[in-house]
Amino acid sequence: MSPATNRPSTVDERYRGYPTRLAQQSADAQKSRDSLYSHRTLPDSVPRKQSLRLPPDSTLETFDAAITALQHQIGRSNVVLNDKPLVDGWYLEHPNTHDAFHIVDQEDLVASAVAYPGSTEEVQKIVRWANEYLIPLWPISMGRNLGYGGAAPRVPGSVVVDLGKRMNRILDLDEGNASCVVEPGVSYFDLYDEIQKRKLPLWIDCPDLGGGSVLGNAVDRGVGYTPMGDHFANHCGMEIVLPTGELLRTGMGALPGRNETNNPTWQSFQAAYGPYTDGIFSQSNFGIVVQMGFWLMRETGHQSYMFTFPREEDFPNIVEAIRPLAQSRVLGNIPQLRHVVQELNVTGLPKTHWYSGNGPIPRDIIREHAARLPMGECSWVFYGTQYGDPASIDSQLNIIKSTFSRIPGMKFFLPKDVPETHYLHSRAKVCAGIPVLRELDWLNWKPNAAHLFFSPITPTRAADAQTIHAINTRLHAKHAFDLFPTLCIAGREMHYITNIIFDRASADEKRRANALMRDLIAEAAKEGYGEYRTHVLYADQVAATYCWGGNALMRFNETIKDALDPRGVLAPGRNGIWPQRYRGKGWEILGRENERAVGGGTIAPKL
Ligand code: EUG
Repeated sequence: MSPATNRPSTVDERYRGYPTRLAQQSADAQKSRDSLYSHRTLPDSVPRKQSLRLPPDSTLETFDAAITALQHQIGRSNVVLNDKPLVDGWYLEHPNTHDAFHIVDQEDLVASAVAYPGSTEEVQKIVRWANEYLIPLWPISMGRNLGYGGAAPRVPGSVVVDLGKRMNRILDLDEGNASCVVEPGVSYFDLYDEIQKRKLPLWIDCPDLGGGSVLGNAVDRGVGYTPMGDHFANHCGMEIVLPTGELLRTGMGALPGRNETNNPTWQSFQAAYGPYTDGIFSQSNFGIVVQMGFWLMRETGHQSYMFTFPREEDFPNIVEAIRPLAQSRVLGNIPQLRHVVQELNVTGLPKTHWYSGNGPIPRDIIREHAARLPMGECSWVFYGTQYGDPASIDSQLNIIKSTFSRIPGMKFFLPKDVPETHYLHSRAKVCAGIPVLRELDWLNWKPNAAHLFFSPITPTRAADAQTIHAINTRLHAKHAFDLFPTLCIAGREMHYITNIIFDRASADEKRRANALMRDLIAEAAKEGYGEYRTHVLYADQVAATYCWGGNALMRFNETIKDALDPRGVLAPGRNGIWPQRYRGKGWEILGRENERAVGGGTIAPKL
C-alpha cells in the first residue's frame, strides 16, 4: 500500500493486487500507478481528526462490547477497527474504509470497522450480530465501485462487510453450459485468468476497468462491451443472505437438486416459479448476494474499429444513425461514442500538457491538439466492434459504413491504421472480454484527481440527445468543469456518462463538483431523464426524482425494506432506501448537505 515501495503489489502478494499478466505484458500497473502518484501533492495520509467514527447511537463502551462479541464469532483478525490514518491509495490498492475519491470530507463517509467473512455462514453470523447490537452494515464485494462511492458506507460509522477478501472462489466453471458461479471477491481479472489457464473457448464480459467484482458490478447493474454486456441480464441464479440472517436461493436454485446437490438448471434458466425475485436484490439493501451465476460467451471472431465525425452538430445525426443499426442488431455490442476531448485525456497526459489556462479547456485548443493526434481533427469518435466470421464481419461493416456515410466528412479507422498506443487497441481488448486498466489514464488530468460519474438514461433519439447534451454543456460551464461525455448507445436508450474530474485536495473543486451534480440531476429530471446509477451521496436526490404516483415506487421499496429488515441494519440509505428506524430523522440528503460536509463537516444529522 505504501508508495515508498516502488512497485505495486501483485495478486499473490496482496489481496486485491494486480495480475502478474499486466506486469509481464505491458507494465500497465506500474506505469499507471507511477504517473498517478507523480501528479499527487497530497501526503499518503494525514492524522485523523477523529480516531474512530462510531455507528449512530453507539458509545465507545457499547461498540467495544459489540466488536469483541463479533470477534469471538468469526475470529479476532477478521474484524478490524478503522482507527488508523485513512489512505486513498489508487485503483489496485484502494481502501475498504472510505471513498478514495471523497467529495465530502475524507473522514466523513467512513467505516467504524471492517469485517471479513469467510463463508455464507459467517455472513449470516454478522447479520444476526448486527440485528442484536443495532449496528448498520455496509456490504461490499471488492469496493471498486469507483465514481459511485467506492467502498464508502452511506451512514458514517457503519461496519463494512468486505465479502471479497475471503470469499473469492470461482465455484463453478461449466464449459458445456458456458456459465460460471462466483463469490463476491472474484474480479474480472481472476475470472479471465482462470478461463485462460483452463484453455476454455469462453469469453467473459468486462467493463472499462478490469479490477472490479463480477458479482458486485452485476448487482449494481453495470455494463460491459461484448454482446453479453448487460451484466444483470446475463446472470442466472443467486444465493442471498437476508437482513435477518435467513438464506435464499433464487431462480431454479430454489428447487433442491438430487441428494441435496445444487439444482441442475440453476445456471440454465433465470426465473423460478412465481414472481421474478432477482431484480429486487440489484441496487438495493434487501439482501447480501454471496453467490451468483453468470452466462459466458462462446469465443468468436471480432473486429474493432473507429469512425470520426467532424462537427459538434453531428451529434444528433450520429445518434439517429446508430438507432436502426442497434435495433436490427447489426451492432452486436454496446458501442461507445466519445467527444474528441476524451482523445486528449485518455492519452494519460495531464491537462496542463494541453492547456495552461484556468477553467475548462477551450474548444479551439482541443481542436488544435486533435489535429495532431492520429485520427486528426474531429468532434466525435465512435468505437465499435463487429462479431462473427470474417465474411459476416465484412458485410456488417459495409452496412455500417454506408449508414454513417450520410454524415459528411466521416472517417473510418481500423486498429492497424493507428499507433499501438492509441486507445482503439485497448477498446478492442475490452470488446473481446479482455480486462485492462487503460481507462485509469483519465485520472492524470488533474493533480490528486478524483472522479464522479453523472449517468442519465435518455431515449436513443436526436431531440433527446440534444437536450441532455445541452444540459451538460450549460451546467459544466456554469460550475467551470471540463465536460467529458462517453455515450453507451443501445437501440432504444443510451447511457450518457459524464466523468466529473476534480482535485480532491481542493475544497473549492469539491463544492463545485457537488453543486454541478445536484444541478445535473435536477435539470435532467425536469426533462424526464433519470440516472441509472449514482454515487451514494446523491442516492436520495436521484431516488426522489422517480416520484411518479406520489412516490409510489419509494413507498413500495420501503414496504419491502421494512418487511425484510425490521431492525434496519442492512445498508441504510443505499439507493435512497431508508429503513423505518432512520426515516424522517434528517438522514436524507436533498439539498446542500454535501457542500456543507466538505472540509470537516458531516453529512450525518445533528442529533
Ligand atoms: C462508464 C460507463 C458506465 C458507467 C461508468 C463509466 C464508461 C466510462 C455504462 O456505464 O456507469 C468510459
